[in-house]
Amino acid sequence: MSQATAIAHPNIALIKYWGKRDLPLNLPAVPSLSLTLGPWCSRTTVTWGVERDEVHLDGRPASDKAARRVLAFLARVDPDRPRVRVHSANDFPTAAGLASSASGFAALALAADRAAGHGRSLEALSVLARQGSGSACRSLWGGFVVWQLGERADGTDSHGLPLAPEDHWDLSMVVAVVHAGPKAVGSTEGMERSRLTSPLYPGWVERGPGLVAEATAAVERRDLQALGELMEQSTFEMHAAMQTARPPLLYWQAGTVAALHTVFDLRARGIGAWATMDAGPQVKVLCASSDAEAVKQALSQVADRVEILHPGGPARVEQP
Ligand code: 2P0
Repeated sequence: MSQATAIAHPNIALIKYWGKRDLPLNLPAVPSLSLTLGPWCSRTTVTWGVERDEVHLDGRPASDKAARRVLAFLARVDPDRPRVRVHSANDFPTAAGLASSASGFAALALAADRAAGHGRSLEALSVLARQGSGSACRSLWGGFVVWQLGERADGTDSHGLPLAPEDHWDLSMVVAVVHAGPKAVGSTEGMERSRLTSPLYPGWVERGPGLVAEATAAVERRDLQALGELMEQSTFEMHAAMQTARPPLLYWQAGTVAALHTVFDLRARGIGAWATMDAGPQVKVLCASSDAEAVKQALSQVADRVEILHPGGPARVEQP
């Protein structure tokens, strides 16, 4: 038996990934730029060479579908794999709208690789993690990360690259949970529907590289207003492509719109706060850490629960 435990943080895209150019390999149609967020994390232990395959998520046996997805992923890590036991747990609520699949597959890739003694590079692990869940390829690094498009047909050059570490900039991401409940349409299905039916999708794809280039420069010079405006632009362009799909993908709820107006009102009062939403109703707000409490207080008027998160560090192996 050989065993390793790894930890990875979730990440949120400031410039979004939405759409695939290759479905089986999970290759993106656009590049994206993310911020890894702590203190929340996934902790995953992989043990190779047990009697039978077992997958446990958050202390319970995984559903058949989830277990199949994890085992198919592990067959990519090691095609001749022995039987394996996986225990993975998140210390954050999945309803908060931060994809647990990102931190989960990043931690799984690192733990599985180290338990098997392969010692792959972070880039190689990112290529693997991408095939578990696209956004997972960004959770191998802390701070700001760019997922580059890549050019190769086999996807070996489509992975995360670190842009700036977690201590580069003292920012906060304030998460407003405005609506509990399961996601209406999963990301993979939603992306394909947008690609196949939205008249705005070609424009969305065309503009992606420029948004990432501008946001990269804003991160490098620590220009919060420029980064915040680019983040909101990317969010609204993505949601425009979602909402103009047939049938429409409307991930927003009434609380989403209320939280957006709260953010606009904060800005009118001179507080630098900008909003983003993913494939769900929750609103996440980027601001300077010195403004995070004021932002939290304002959002508490319209949200059931509000959490302040900070830039998180890279995925790492936990020593036994
Ligand atoms: C992102 N999202 O960039 C975008 C923005 C949601 C909206 O990546 O199909 O779980 O497994 O590659 O990574 C969420 O989707 O999707 C996501 P798959 P993933 O964060």
